[in-house]
Amino acid sequence: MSKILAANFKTNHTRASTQEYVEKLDTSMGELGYLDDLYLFPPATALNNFNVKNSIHIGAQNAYPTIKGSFTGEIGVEQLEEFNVKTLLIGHSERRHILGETQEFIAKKYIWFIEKGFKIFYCIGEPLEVREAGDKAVRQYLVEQLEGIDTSYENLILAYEPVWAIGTGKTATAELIERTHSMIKEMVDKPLLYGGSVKPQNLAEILAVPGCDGALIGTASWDAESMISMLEIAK
Ligand code: G2H
Repeated sequence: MSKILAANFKTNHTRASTQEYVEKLDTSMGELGYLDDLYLFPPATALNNFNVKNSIHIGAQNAYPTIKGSFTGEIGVEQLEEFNVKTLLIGHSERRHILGETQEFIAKKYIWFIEKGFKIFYCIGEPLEVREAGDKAVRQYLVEQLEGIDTSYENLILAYEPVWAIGTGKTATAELIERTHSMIKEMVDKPLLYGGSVKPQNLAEILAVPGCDGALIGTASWDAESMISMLEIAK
């Protein structure tokens, strides 16, 4: 099975630098003969109808479950449609822990957007104290993060992102990723990415883990050359 790579820009890049980045990636994908899908999640201000030759798909890092309306600071389907965006990241740990999204709200958002036919990248992952409490606690935590989520939805891609490995430089070991992915796959039989300090130096090992269908990459994706080197590895 071909691997899925996704780049999460978080609060990085401008509209101009995203345009430049997409052009570089598109050229390199052509040169490398990279035929798999690549998903980019730029900030909302950089969403655009990019003119690309390769399979670069643009997704939104966040949106409110509405077509339009009075939700100050949020964007809805009307704003996403302007740029043909039909892919959405839901449940990222930064939205859960920094922006305070509850599981109830995340599930509501998920159900609303699947009804609109969006492809969803849905993130789950445990904090350090839960990991340290052992596999049983991790399973219970992940089950709770799937509460209210219709996992039979055909356009669902999951990402396992242990919170203690996000942006910290600490990557989960291949053994831990394999064990946790197999636990998640028992619950949900969908493509499952790993995320958390993925970089050119560890991507090959992570993609080789049984049950790992790709990677959701934050920090190491922000530099186009770094991302291109990861395309080369994933090819
Ligand atoms: C996890 C990941 C991308 P990073 O948040 O979603 O970020 O690669 O910086 O750990």
